[in-house]
Amino acid sequence: MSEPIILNTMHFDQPWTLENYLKVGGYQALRKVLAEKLSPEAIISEVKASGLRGRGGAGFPTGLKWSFMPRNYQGDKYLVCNSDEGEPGTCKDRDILRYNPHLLIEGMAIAAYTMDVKTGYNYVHGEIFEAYERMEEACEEARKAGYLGKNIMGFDFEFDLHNHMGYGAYVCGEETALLESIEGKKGQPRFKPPFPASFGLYGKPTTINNTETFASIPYIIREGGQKFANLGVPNSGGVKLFSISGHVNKPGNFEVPLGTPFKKLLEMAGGVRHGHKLKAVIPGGSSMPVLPAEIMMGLNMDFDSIQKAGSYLGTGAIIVMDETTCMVKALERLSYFYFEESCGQCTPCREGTGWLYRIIHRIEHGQGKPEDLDLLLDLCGNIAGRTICALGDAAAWPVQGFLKHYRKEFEYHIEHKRCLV
Ligand code: L3W
Ligand code: SF4
Repeated sequence: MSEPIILNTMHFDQPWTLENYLKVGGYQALRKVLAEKLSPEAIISEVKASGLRGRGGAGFPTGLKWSFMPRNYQGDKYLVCNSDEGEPGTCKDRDILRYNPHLLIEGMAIAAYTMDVKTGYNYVHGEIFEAYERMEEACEEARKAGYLGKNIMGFDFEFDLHNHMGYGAYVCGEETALLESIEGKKGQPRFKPPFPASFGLYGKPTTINNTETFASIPYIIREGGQKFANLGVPNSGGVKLFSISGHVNKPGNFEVPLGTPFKKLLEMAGGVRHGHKLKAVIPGGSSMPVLPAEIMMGLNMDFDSIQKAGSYLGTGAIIVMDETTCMVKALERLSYFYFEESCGQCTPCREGTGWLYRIIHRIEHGQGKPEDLDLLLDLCGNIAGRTICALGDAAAWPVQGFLKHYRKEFEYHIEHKRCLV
């Protein structure tokens, strides 16, 4: 396994300090950019060469996104980091914030230089207080040491970063809801287009990337985009943090090259608990369709492999379920989450998520009807792709995935009013 790139300070007692960050080459990439006066085009082409794709769920190419920011724009532009990690199973960004905050600051400063931005915001999920405080301390440390503020490292470059504590709503992880929330409004998604690159924070051009995406930038600039790309596989460049949770012996975050076999990651997480058999896996955060063990054990963890198998890599949150898992109960829990977190703005999501939850709840509680399964699929078809933001899809995909692979378990539940397992 290669040396860590994202969690590269973890061998220190206090991995989050500036002193320790400097020992692992911290702020060298920013110095290179400023000292060599790298052009925005050169940086963007390096990021494109790295194959870096957004780590927040959608996998959008980062270099391409950066190229959307208007040049020679007269007025403010903003940079925003989406640290509003709330997707069930996902717990990677908080470890970057807690343990390597300067890596994020450096990545954002390079992005700010590239897109000619002076002000950045880091929107931190409302339930991860320690991460917010660590970021605040790190920003203060960076300001004092001349890595944030005016004349950064003595060069003619200015950038400051403000941490913004969210209030714990899942939907504020959707980029436009997040912008509304920073603006002090109710966190509800906006209709897209326009995309944030043209109409973002306060209506100004804005680039939003996920925490891990920014955290990948210093390595790419220091070592070269191609070197990062070569760590992964075609179309999935670099390394990725995978959060492994559920029925494993050692749940946690694991940094590995994209394309690493799932089998290997399962081993790293200590294998399935109590020697049980693996039953199913959600490979990319709870929104993504579940895949049965037989499929997962032959899969590599990269964007294309997971998509070909019928799911998505998403945030890289791997939820492991062993043979004792009741799939009806598991889906009931997931559906409740999306029902609870819908912002209520569009009818298919507001009404549909409640409907999905209530039907699955009644199946789980022995009151299901044989026609319920087709009704669920019909509902999913009327939610996915018909809403303002992806939360509608996120509510429908798990239902479709569970019914595709485990329909028999649902039928058994309806007929016998109890679990098959
Ligand atoms: C300019 C265009 N910009 C796309 C930008 C867009 C956004 C990015 C991806 O994420 C996903 C969802 C789930 N001109 C553009 C453009 N962009 N076309 O590219 O956009 P998009 O629309 O593909 O996705 P999205 O709505 O930003 C939602 C996954 O995230 N998900 C994960 C949630 C994860 C958490 C967490 O805890 N980290 O909440 C949940 O649904 O796959 O596809 O920046 O502006 N023509
Ligand atoms: Fe709100 Fe759901 Fe519509 Fe998204 S899909 S805007 S969460 S109601």
